[in-house]
Amino acid sequence: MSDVEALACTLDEAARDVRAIPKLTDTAELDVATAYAVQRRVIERRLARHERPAGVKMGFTSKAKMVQMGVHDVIWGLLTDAMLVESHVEVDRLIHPRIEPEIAYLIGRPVRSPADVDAAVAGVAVGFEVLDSRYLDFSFTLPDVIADNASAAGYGVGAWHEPRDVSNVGMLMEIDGRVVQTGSSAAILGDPMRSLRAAARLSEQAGIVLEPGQVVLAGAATAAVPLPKGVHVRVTASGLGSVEVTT
Ligand code: 0L1
Ligand code: MG
Repeated sequence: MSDVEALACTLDEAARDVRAIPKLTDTAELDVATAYAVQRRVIERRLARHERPAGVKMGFTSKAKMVQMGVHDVIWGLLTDAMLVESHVEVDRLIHPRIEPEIAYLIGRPVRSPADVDAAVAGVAVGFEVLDSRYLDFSFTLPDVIADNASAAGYGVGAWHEPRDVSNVGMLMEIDGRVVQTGSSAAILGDPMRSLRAAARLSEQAGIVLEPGQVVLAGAATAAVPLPKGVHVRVTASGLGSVEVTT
């Protein structure tokens, strides 16, 4: 078994067994390129179990997270249809889930490179992402988190709206009616459209086409918060409505 295959297997089984593992770089040498190969292999294992590609999620899209990680560029993770949350998250199937408010774009035409982006946006929505690092204590280096599919575990989107300027919309996250986070979409690289362009750049580099119907989670407007069992979460973005989920 190659190193990439073995590392992908370790991450995939940790997720399936709901078991936190030490970060890969504790015992393996991992650069960014190899980490993306591991990420891709983790997703291929899911596709072999009849999941289907559903889009991508962008990570480290805020200045604060970039500074925290000592990085200067965004990363991405790959979404599958099984990660889509309709209305309820089974948190018992996750290790230590967190949730964060997102801006989501709906892809209407194939995106192969940044040149395709302007004509490709078919809709925009408020969304949320459920993060669940497979690593103990959410502790990782940059290659670790890339290999772990940027901690992706689930996502939800509200009603799609006509494409519009969402560079600075107010966002709110409530748990059981209590406001737990407020922020602005401007926290996402100054404008979530920049994140979409970055997704297109990563698509070109990876040779992955973003297909019509797929979703790009542009990034979080605030820090993520722990997602316990038995709660109701509502995420609202000014002009885009709300999306809700129970656990
Ligand atoms: O979606 C994100 O910006 C988070 C990327 C992964 C890092 C984390 O788990 O916080
Ligand atoms: Mg996110």
